[in-house]
Amino acid sequence: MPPHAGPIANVSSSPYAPKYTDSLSRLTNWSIIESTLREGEQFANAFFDTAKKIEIAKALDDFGVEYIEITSPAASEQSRLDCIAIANLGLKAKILTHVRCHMDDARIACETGVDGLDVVIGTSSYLREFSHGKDMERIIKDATEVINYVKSKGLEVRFSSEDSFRSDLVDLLNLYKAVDQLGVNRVGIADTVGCANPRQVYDLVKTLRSVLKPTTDIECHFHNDTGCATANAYAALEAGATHIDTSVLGIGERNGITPIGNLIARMFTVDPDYVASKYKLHQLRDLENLIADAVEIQVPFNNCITGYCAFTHKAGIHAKAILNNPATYEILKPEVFGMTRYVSIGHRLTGWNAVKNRAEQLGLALSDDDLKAITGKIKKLADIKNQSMEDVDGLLRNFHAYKVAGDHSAIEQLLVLPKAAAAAATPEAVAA
Ligand code: HCA
Ligand code: CU
Repeated sequence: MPPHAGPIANVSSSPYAPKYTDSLSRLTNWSIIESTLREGEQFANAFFDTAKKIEIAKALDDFGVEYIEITSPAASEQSRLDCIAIANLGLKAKILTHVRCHMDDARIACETGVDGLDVVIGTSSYLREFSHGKDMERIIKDATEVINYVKSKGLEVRFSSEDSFRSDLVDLLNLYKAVDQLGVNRVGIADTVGCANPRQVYDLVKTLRSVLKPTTDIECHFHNDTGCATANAYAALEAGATHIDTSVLGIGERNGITPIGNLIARMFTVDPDYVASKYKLHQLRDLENLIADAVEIQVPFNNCITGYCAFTHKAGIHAKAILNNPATYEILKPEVFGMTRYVSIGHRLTGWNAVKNRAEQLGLALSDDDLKAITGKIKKLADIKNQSMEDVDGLLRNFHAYKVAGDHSAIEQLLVLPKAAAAAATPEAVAA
């Protein structure tokens, strides 16, 4: 099923791409199944009314995701109406709804106008015993009925096993082989509890790849309980997975799944042109802000790409090198994502090259010796408390003004610590 039929070798010239081509790898040919409107609805704070769901669906579509997954129409009457509304928006992205492996759900879902169904059933002994109570034989029987029905309606169908990594491998492979024979478009692996690590993911996806028809796609879904959701997605693609489930900011059950922004960051390092050709990278920040507002959370400070300090450089050594060539400490270019680089200078780790750069930005002609003296003053002040950019600018501007006026005593005064600050600083610290 094009465009995902068959493995594709890596062809990127990025220095961060794997050095050798690998016939299994899909690092440069993959799709996003964006689940903010399904997994994301399971986030503790989430409540999306119809208008918000439509706004989110449009924003995801405009960003460029290939698929949008929405909550099952069997969940509630409003969910059903919303599913119909989104399926009929005429978006470029394919619309999927996510249903239990149950004929009642499948029937309702097939009437909504979606492009396909993501069918799921728990296969681990935990879920078989404590959730739906079905054995593997019964699971295969139900799966057969549901898959044949969805296919008879001409819709795309994916079959996934919830809690795949705590399921018996033989059971799992038998199930996948059976649904593959029925002609599903994709099979899915879900790390429902976030227990998997990248190596386990690689092994399972690779094994699965070897038992499926080459044209059957593999979708992967990773929870982030131990912080591996993005690394696991990468490992899955390395092993031949074709589709990755994401949500904006990773929202979902507990602490969620692979965040779309993190996946974009990771994959951009492998093949920037490919990623930039698929997604409107400048819109990532707005997309994240839209979701952050909707579920009343902040964008995390350490978020990839859009975290408030993702492109802030602090230590003097870093600042100097960054100012000479940003590639020294940046593997992602902020401007590609509509972000800006920030060199932080009002702290005690600062260096005179960074201060010089700021003086140049302000159009102040100062000698290297002047700048070293000012840097010394900044360090003394910052030993007591960090200085804002305005504080630093004020110091630079005053120094420059006194210099132009030839007022040496004012300069000397400026370089001395104010009395209160001097008292606060220890003698050792000031002498350093
Ligand atoms: C859940 C279901 C699911 C389904 C994933 C999938 C999971 O537990 O809410 O359909 O691939 O994490 O297993 O989100
Ligand atoms: Cu999930």
